[in-house]
Amino acid sequence: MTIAAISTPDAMGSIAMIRISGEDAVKTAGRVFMPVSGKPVSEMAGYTAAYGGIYDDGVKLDDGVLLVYRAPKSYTGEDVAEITCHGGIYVARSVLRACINAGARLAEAGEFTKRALLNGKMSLTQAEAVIDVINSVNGRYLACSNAQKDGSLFGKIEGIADKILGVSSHIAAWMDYPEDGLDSFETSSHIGQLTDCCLQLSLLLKSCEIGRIMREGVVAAIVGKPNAGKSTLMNLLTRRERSIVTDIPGTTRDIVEDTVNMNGAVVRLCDCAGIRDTNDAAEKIGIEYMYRQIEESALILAVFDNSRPLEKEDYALMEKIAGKTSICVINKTDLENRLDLAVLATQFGNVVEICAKDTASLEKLVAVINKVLEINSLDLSAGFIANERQRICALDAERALTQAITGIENNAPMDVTGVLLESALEALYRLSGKSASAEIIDEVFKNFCVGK
Ligand SMILES: Nc1nc2c(ncn2[C@@H]2O[C@H](COP(=O)(O)OP(=O)(O)OP(=O)(O)O)[C@@H](O)[C@H]2O)c(=O)[nH]1
Ligand SMILES: [Mg+2]
Repeated sequence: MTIAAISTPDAMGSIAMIRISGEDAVKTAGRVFMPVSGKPVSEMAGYTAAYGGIYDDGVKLDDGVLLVYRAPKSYTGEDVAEITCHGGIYVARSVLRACINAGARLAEAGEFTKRALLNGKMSLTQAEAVIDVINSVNGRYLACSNAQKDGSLFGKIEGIADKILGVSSHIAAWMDYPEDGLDSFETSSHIGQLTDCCLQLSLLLKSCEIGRIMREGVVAAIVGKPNAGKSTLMNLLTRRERSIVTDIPGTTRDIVEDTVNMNGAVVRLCDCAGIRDTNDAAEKIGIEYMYRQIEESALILAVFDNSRPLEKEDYALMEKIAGKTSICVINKTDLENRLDLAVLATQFGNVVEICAKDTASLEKLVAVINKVLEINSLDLSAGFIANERQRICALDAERALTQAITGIENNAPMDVTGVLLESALEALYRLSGKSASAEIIDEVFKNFCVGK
């Protein structure tokens, strides 16, 4: 069945593109598009364009350009015709309607990419990467998504699967001829290879969290006692006068939020009220909000004032954030030191000394935040687990592999190990799409927009 959709956004723009794909794509285009050259559309070769008029039942809608792709050299692997017209919402919809009247069916969300998958133009992980390219909000994420689209994750998963397959066929062969026996050298080689696969999978699973941070960002709370310089820090990181700064303790009450892109890490900063005992009703509520924000944040920027010794509020804060991913920010280093730095060094794994009033501190702080979020440890060209579906498959494979390794180490029956390796392979093939069911494929394409 030939399908059609508007592939550009459903909004006003300078141009719009209507994509038609399927066996009758060129025939359908020929019914709505008349090249000024007079040459029939049906005679157009792949990768050629024509300028002409677009018509619906003899009524002219617009002038435009038709681009023809011939199977299999197209995005979907089928014949594709793309009509580009002026970018008004009404005109684009009218051209689409003309294509439907000429025999095409309206495409479902992601149906073009789904056809590309079914026609072997890309793997499931590559198709998923197409969504990530569209959703990319910064250069690092785009670079990762592009590498993924070029098959980096697929290649890695295939590599792991091939290794497991090698061990699993060896075990299967042994089960057919058990009298040959497996010597201890072979057993340890199996364990070595499977352990290596397990390690690669756990690295991939770790990359999942970094991928999520790049995609969705992290929420970071800026906390500390009043006057420590939290709002000054907020303004430094957002590079604007976002929060009110005064030398009066208790200035910030409501949570002030802003999102910044820190070299690839999208961070939602929340500047909070300072922690202290107070009788001021509004400030009390602000402090309650601050405690709630600590619970909801993945990263804590704990600000300490270098010019004041540690006080009970500082200890209360440290107790509150114990166990959370946090950075100790020692502020006001331009002032004489009265802060007990040694105590803080024992409490925090990450300490950074800054002067929030000085923009020169920005780079230093961003570098520490990036280090803590492990953003730079992500190899842009290496595949990474990009979504929950892939993560569940990788986890299933890792679990089965770990059990198989323990089994081999404890001389478990070979057929049990064989079954576990089969199940690890099945999970990996599900991940790459080699054995993905129709339901899985439908689920993936639900996240697409119509026209892609
Ligand atoms: N000397 C010096 N002063 C600073 C520095 N950072 C902030 N200040 C000053 O410290 C005072 C308090 O700064 P804020 O940023 O409002 O402090 P805060 O932690 O948000 O305070 P609350 O909102 O009351 O909890 C202001 O007068 C700032 O100008 C610094 O690095 N050095
Ligand atoms: Mg403040």
